[in-house]
Amino acid sequence: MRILVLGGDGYLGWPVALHLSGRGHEVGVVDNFARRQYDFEMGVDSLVPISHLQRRVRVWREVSGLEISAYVGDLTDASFVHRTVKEFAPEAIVHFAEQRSAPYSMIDQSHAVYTQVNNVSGTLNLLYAIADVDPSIHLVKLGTMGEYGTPNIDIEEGFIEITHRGRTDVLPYPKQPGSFYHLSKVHDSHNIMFACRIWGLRSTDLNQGIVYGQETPETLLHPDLATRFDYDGVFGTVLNRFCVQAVVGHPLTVYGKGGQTRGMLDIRDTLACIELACLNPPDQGEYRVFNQFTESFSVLQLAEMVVEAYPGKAEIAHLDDPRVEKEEHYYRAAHTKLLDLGLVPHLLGPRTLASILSVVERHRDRVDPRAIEPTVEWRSTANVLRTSGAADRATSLETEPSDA
Ligand code: NAD
Ligand code: USQ
Repeated sequence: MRILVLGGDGYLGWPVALHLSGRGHEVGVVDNFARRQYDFEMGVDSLVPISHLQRRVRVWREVSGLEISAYVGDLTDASFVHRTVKEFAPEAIVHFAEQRSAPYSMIDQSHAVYTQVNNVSGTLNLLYAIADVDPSIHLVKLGTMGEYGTPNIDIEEGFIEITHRGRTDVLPYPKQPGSFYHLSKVHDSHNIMFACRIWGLRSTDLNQGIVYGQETPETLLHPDLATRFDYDGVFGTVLNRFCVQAVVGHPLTVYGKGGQTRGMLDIRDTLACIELACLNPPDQGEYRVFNQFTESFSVLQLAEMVVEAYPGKAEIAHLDDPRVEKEEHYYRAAHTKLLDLGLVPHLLGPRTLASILSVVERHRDRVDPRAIEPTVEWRSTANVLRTSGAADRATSLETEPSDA
């Protein structure tokens, strides 16, 4: 298939592009390097060094003999999106290209506005481009399990049958997201479902859980093919952070009681899920939702698993939760549709944890301990960042003198 990967320079987009290319698809990647810019803004860096996109593409050609086309541009630029979709003429577009950090979106007003404008208008431009260029293009959109929040009933895959005053309908599952970032995904979902209804587009909304891990079969072929690995308090996700914390001797930062339960998946399963979604498109006009995760764990369970797997001494600290979220709750979410398509999950166990810990060991000298503490407090409307040498996006953002 011809597949265009938007956000193809990011943590997931790059290994997905390599995987699809290696599997014989014709792949193009699009990125505006916003993610690299957030690193400059926050004064942090990927734990694993990453090469720039042009070098990545060149090394992939040398290693595999395969070509990946790169398009540099911004999805909020409607004419760039239209031009790129027309020129590449994809059968499927995999859309990763959004600001994806919940804490980043909660820094202050300007970061919340940036996140929603970037994410919602980028996706809207894409919907218009698909409708205009070729409505048969299958949009595979990365959503998030966090769209649902943590209701006190089972979570279904996108839709729920409701009987109300004697009448029954199948309706979109209620959404109770926990950050302005997660809300941007809800807004996207509504826009995509509407575009499928009015223009007859077709789309798969992948409500993905939290991804862990860094190595995939293709990224291991050459150091210049490595993907990023974030551990800082703004972009690092929970399990990747706990592995870094164990290795550098920092107490594992469990927020609150640690009963927050989330769907999780191995980065290698993300690659497989994306290909399965592309190879099995929905009907024209159909909007479908897959819950893309393989297991759920509480934050405290994850911390305990890392303590158990780490060969040295590691301890757990319960910090006041900087977020507004339930610290203990019911959680049971359906996730059968990708399994029905043939997904064979890599489950989280000692081997996977040992391999993540060994990636961290190899790069431990690059860890900046000052970047580990959480810095964004949900209850505040104007956070003062204490990351190492943070600059600010907003002119209104107050910064304290750096202690770097
Ligand atoms: P990432 O930030 O590493 O990658 C996103 C890429 O998109 C970056 O390279 C960035 O530069 C690019 N981008 C952002 N805005 C853009 C724009 N306007 N135009 C062009 N490019 C733009 O994030 P990731 O961890 O790879 O996540 C990818 C997607 O998957 C996101 O949509 C995220 O919400 C979703 N997701 C991620 C996780 C996770 O655990 N990492 C879990 C669930 C869902
Ligand atoms: N947490 C801790 N300690 C930490 C970091 C996080 O206890 O050091 C807790 C958080 O409070 C939260 C949970 O762990 O309850 C998950 O936090 P996270 O930062 O790992 O994940 P989240 O903010 O939900 O966002 C990540 C990705 C996002 C994606 C989402 C999937 O950054 O792009 O959409 O996971 S999901 O969680 O299913 O919505």
